[in-house]
Amino acid sequence: MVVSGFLGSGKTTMILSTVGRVIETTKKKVVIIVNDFGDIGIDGKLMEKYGLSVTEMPSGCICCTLGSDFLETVRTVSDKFSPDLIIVEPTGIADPANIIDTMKLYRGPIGVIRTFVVADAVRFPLIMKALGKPLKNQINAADVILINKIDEAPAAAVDEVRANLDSLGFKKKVIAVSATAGTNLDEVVQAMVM
Ligand SMILES: Nc1nc2c(ncn2[C@@H]2O[C@H](COP(=O)(O)OP(=O)(O)O)[C@@H](O)[C@H]2O)c(=O)[nH]1
Ligand SMILES: [Mg+2]
Repeated sequence: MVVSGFLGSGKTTMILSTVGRVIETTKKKVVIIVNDFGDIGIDGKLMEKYGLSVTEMPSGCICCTLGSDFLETVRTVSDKFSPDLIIVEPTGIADPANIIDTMKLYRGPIGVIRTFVVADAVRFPLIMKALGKPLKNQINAADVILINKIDEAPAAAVDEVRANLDSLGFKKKVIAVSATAGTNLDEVVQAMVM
């Protein structure tokens, strides 16, 4: 599973606030591969409790500059942990399609790769203006779009994001959420375990 979205949209927060329930629901062994955890501290207890193993990418963008290292990381965690599910958090600007292409180079059993794109409800209009192209790439690659931080955005702004996604031709699932307040995370977990 790929959790994509721009820097600060809440990818890490989203992963950490849902992974426990994903594991409880599916009983799957999960490995998270991230580029960096930013300013979010990883709770060692949570890791231990769910038997999680975390591999941090050394630096840079896993889909572009670290293509082979990314693959190497996938191989390493696969060999070491035999996970049932790998969650990948690429850097913000990454086109998830590149990650999926890279994953296809991996020789080993790979099931379905699903892509979740986290969008910041507050900053969406700004990002659409400034980063239209990478934003469109992300939207095109998305199976599910999570409009995050609705605790900070007025309902009208959230509707506006939905309308924008509509006009960009996105026809799949959109969930308005707050990763920190926990709003609609049940629905996110549902979509993740599908
Ligand atoms: N208000 C609010 N802040 C959030 C939410 N989700 C994440 N954040 C904050 O946004 C910042 C960036 O989150 P992070 O998960 O590191 O984003 P990432 O760069 O996409 O991984 C952090 O300060 C989070 O606490 C949310 O639903 N509501
Ligand atoms: Mg992050």
